[in-house]
Amino acid sequence: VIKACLFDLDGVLVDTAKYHFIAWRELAEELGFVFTEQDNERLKGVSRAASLNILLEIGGLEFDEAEKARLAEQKNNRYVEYIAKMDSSEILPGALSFLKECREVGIKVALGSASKNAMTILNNTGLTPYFDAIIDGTHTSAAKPDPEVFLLGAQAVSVPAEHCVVFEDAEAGILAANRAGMSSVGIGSPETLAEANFVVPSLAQISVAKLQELFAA
Ligand code: B16
Ligand code: MG
Repeated sequence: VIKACLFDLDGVLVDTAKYHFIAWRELAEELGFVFTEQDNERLKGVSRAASLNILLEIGGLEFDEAEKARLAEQKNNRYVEYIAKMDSSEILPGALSFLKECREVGIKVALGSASKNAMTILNNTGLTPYFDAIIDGTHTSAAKPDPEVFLLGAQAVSVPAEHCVVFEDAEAGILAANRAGMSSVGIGSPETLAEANFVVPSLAQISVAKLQELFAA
């Protein structure tokens, strides 16, 4: 029986990947190389610092830690400008109605995101009131696939791992859910999310009834 739903943010509730992409691409341009949308796939669900390392590897560049911190800040400042303009129209299909449904039936709702900008995004899109607990990149010390972010979420809503289901669009996030001993639903394509218990294209295919049917055992 499912008693808590734990949601990733980017790629599950909102599409911020496009803003991350534009901001990283601008940084790559300034550093003198091309960063493609396909390259960007490698950054999904990955922390900011780890994303920069991947970007620099693609560009074949090396910098010391101080310079890397400056580059990460430069990218983030641009990203923050983009997300400042977000509103509820950017909530992904099916997300809002499913969050509402969870609350109506008393299923706990928690966020488990790697982003340090999660609060800004939730506030701008009006999603904050739907959460019983919010765990983001400002609360965690280990990145997905480490299960920390979801274990903290389950703890915050006082639901044992076996009664939790995680919704994730990134492979690392599904692995984190598995390692936490939780059920998982992948949002995206079955090829990239092979380790998930079930995969659906979006939250529009998910309802509380569907959830109890999938995880009835
Ligand atoms: P920030 P999620 C992740 O969010 C993104 O998928 C990933 O692309 C980004 O690098 C990471 O957050 C850190 O974001 O720079 O805002 O701290 O999918 O875990 O909700
Ligand atoms: Mg994600």
